[in-house]
This record gives sequence, C-alpha cells and structure tokens, in this order.
Amino acid sequence: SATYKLILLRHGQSEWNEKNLFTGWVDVPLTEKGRAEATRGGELMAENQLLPDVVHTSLLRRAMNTANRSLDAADRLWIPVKRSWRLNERHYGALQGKNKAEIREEYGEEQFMTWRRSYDTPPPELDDSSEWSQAGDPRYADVANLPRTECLKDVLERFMPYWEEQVIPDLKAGKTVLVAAHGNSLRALVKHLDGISDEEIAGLNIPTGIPLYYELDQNLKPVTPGGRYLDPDAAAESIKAVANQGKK
Ligand code: DG2
Repeated sequence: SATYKLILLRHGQSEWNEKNLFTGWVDVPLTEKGRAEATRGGELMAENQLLPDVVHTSLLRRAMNTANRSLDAADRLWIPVKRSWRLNERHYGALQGKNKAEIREEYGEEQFMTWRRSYDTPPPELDDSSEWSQAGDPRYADVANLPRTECLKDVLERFMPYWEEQVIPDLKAGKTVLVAAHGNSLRALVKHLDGISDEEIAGLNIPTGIPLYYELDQNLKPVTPGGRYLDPDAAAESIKAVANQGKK
C-alpha cells in the first residue's frame, strides 16, 4: 500500500550557530557555510529523486532562506509555501544571545544540559525589555500567548496542532512534504514520529542542512525508525559538533 513522503531539514549554519550563541526566536541570518549547506541539501533531494511538492517553514529567515536555497537547487522553487510560528525554534528564554560554552562554565554541566536538553524544564523567561525579545514583533501579532521561554514539551504542544491540521493533510494528499525548521522544533517532531521517550530524546541531535527522509506508513509511523539522512557521513559529523557545542 502507498506510503507518505516527508523530508525534514534543519536550516544551514547560522551566524549564531557559528558563534556558539543560544538563538531561539532571534532572527539571525545564515553564514556562507550555511548557504552552501542549504544548496547541497537541495542537490541531495534531487539526486535521491525526493522532490518536494509543498514546503512548510517557520517564520525565521534561517529556515525560510534554507528552504528557498534548497528548493532552488532542486528546481522546486515554484512549489507552494506555508509558514507558521509553530515551526519556530524553541524559545530559549533568558539564554537567547548568550554563549553556550560560557553558560556551561558559569552554571555547570548539569544545569546547562537541563536547560538545553531536558524535556520539561524551560530556561528562565526572557524579559520583554531585552534586545533579544520578540515582544511587539509584527510577525507574531496573531500569537495569543507569545512565549518568553519554552522547554521541548512546550514546543511539541504548539507544533502538534499545525502538524495535524496543515502537514498531515498534505501528506495524505500524496504530496512529498518538506519541513524546513530548527534543531529543537525538529527534535520535537522526531520524538513524536519515532515515539522516543522524554529521557531518550535528550541524546538526539539534528545536524544542520542535511535532509532527513522519512517514509511513513498508513498510520504515519516511520517505515524505518529514525528515518534516513541523505548524506549519513556528513550527518554523523555534524551531529557530533552539535552535541559538543558547550565545550570551548
Ligand atoms: C539552536 C539550537 O537552534 O541550539 O536555538 O541555539 O536550530 O535554530 O540553530 P537552531 C539555538 P541547541 O538546543 O542545539 O543548543
């Protein structure tokens, strides 16, 4: 019987990934390397004959530009685009704009990992007066309760309504769906798809710019648990780098 085709793509390296800063909802651009990763991502889709029919992105330029560049490389720039804050990166609260290695040094490995990877402990809230706050940003005018911090559980809870109402119908219509998003919003989706426990999800990292292909069965369960990276060697390398971001 027919299966559904889903491609997950974390944006390429951003300027704050390069500087090792907690980013969250801060709208930073891609680096030159990030732009190249996005183009390569699109080439990988084309080489694997996985051509998206529709793309869903967050409202953050690193994801939107990654989607555009990869689709351009795959000659699919013309497909319909849907965007939502519900695909945004996890709001990193008061950590936004702070250096990961410095936070780890100041607060210790355990607190650092709790804030970064625990399922249900959010960092302290970001003050509206912070230069890294999104309060008053017109793109979020229709968000009822603008987050000031989020844990992964919060991300899953705001992502799922969008998944169900917007992404699943596209999959069920037989479309190859590209979701271009972020490290933690994609971790939330992968947790849901693969049924990963609250504890185990702490150890899962998503590499930048490498398409992760999921074939889903009629019940939207992955045919291959964990999906398949279109460049497994590059993915393994990049996953290691993400895991080591607290180290100097
Ligand atoms: C990173 C993820 O998000 O950071 O917000 O700093 O995917 O948008 O670059 P992304 C951020 P970690 O949770 O991996 O530290």
